[in-house]
Amino acid sequence: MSNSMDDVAANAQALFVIGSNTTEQHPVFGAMLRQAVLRRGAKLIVADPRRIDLTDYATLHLRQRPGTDIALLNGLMYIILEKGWEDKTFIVERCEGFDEFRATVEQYPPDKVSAITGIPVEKLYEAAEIMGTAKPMAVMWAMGITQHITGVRNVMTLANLQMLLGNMGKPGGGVNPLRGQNNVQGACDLGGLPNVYPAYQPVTNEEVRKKFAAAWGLDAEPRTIDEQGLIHGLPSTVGLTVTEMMPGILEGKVHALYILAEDPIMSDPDTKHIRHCLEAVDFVVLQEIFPTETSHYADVLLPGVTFVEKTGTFTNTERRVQMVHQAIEPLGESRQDWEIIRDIAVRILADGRRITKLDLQNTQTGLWSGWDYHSPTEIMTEINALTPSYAGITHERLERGEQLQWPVPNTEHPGTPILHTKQFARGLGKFMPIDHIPPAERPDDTYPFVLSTGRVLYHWHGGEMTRRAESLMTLYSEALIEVSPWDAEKMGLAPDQWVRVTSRRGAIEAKAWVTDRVPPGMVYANFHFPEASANELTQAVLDPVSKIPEYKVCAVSVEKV
Ligand SMILES: Nc1nc2c(c(=O)[nH]1)N[C@H]1C(S)=C(S)[C@@H](COP(=O)(O)OP(=O)(O)OC[C@H]3O[C@@H](n4cnc5c(=O)[nH]c(N)nc54)[C@H](O)[C@@H]3O)O[C@H]1N2
Ligand SMILES: Nc1nc2c(c(=O)[nH]1)N[C@H]1C(S)=C(S)[C@@H](COP(=O)(O)OP(=O)(O)OC[C@H]3O[C@@H](n4cnc5c(=O)[nH]c(N)nc54)[C@H](O)[C@@H]3O)O[C@H]1N2
Ligand SMILES: [Mo]
Repeated sequence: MSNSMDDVAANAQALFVIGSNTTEQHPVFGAMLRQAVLRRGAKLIVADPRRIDLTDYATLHLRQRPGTDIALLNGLMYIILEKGWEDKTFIVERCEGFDEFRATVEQYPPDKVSAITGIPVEKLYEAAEIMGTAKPMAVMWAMGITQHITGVRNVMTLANLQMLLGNMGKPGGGVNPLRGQNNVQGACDLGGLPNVYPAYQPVTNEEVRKKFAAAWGLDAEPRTIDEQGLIHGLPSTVGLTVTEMMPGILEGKVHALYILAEDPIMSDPDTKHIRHCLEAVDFVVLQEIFPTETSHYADVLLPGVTFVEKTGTFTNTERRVQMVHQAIEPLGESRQDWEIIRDIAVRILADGRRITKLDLQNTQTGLWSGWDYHSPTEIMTEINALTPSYAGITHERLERGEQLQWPVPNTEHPGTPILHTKQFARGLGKFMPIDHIPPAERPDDTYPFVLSTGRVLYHWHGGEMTRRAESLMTLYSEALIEVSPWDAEKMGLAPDQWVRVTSRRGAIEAKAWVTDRVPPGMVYANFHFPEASANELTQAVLDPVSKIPEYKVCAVSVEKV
């Protein structure tokens, strides 16, 4: 998030939630948004094909067809420009590329946008008026925006909107993607991506590579593998994303997988294909806290520990780094996740360099190099030294109760609750001309429905954790498929009747939940239960830049069972 949760809740005059089921999937922030509406009359616009709970509090619900967000947003910007509601000063002083962008937006008049999105023209005008007059407006989004072949383009279009309105770099505004996993922000910040080292420092940058090689006691030259198969140096080329690794197995590019806390059989698109890939790969190591659907494919299982058994930090959606403390001793034979990774890394390094001695204190930096860490605090000290945005975030400060949001460039710095206040990371904000592209798969005579997929309040992804909680199973015990009353009547569905949902990839059967949460022609399924997982149906088409799959749209048929 460019801004903070408290800031948005306290200062935004308007809230635009697009593609986020905030009260079910981010309940704490969802409650804050609800209170902003109820207690101080903030205007709330929800853009979501489904009538999610948050729409009960919305001034306006825009119910677009799945996969039409760019057309919708361009249409709103057309009206904003037509009415002169844009922030002319902000555009001139802080941005570039406006004319080309404007020429694209002018291709999206309300009638055309209404035809693409299914939203009535009057509602487009109402929404644009709120955006143009209730400033600042904060934009919040999540997977309804990103899980499309146009995911990156969707996000850029939202950035266009906020620059056009001048809502960047100020309290109550901003572009605010709601990060999902408790520490997904931290995982990305610390280099859990194939193209960057910690703090988004590119692997292709020689200086950056040399810095990390020196700290970790490795050769300065780019990665090579010698005649004996020994590894030298750090890679200088971009690696594979998770969605490229799976097909990479069948292409002979990937021979082994080390899966750390993921359940691809449940969470990756097109499960039949994933089973095939995991059967084909030579070697699988799985580090988990429970046996999962994926563990059937593992050659080695490494028992890690849950959050209550570990000490360290999580970085939340507003870039705030928070300390967690171990509350119980690791159960059974489980070990700290970081210790398992360290032990494997140290053995690989020792082997690669033909050394067996592991105490390799780097005399230059004083850091423990060669990955021979002894505690989470020692790891954090290395992070401070190598990760500019985390330089001032020490365990000591966090233990004192300091609230730190990165960037924190030094130990005196108080943290950065709002980004881009004076300029953008690249200097001027660049308007991008972006056209609507329809989803990869659209309904036809054989598969006449649009399927969208996601989560419910009571369960977490593959459900390995939540299906073990009795109380949650009492509340939500089986996968339900949301079907609109209109379609249910057409199909002659009795209450609680089962349906079969079929796509080009596979089929699932589950009880129908007849509800006007979904519009006619759309069904909604989750991936919390292995016996009826939505990912049997989804397809592995990817956004060309981020490589995220289009989980939010595919074509299916629906029949009663
Ligand atoms: N209880 C619970 N909470 C969770 C999780 C969980 O599994 N369970 N998972 C966490 C994780 S990792 C994540 S990433 C987040 C996800 O959080 P969210 O993204 O908020 O949740 P989703 O259920 O994926 O779907 C978001 C919304 O997108 C809408 N949508 C579908 N298609 C489109 C479209 O084309 N355009 C637009 N604008 N909207 C569309 C759906 O109707 C849905 O309401 O939740 C986090 N929180
Ligand atoms: N159809 C469809 N598919 C989707 C999505 C969608 O919206 N629709 N959303 C996608 C998104 S946004 C996400 S984030 C993914 C999530 O997909 P996954 O990451 O695969 O799912 P999780 O259940 O969050 O986590 C995987 C495993 O981590 C284990 N685990 C939990 N804590 C720890 C720990 O501390 N240590 C270790 N070693 N293991 C641990 C759990 O037991 C669990 O089995 O799913 C994606 N898949
Ligand atoms: Mo996620």
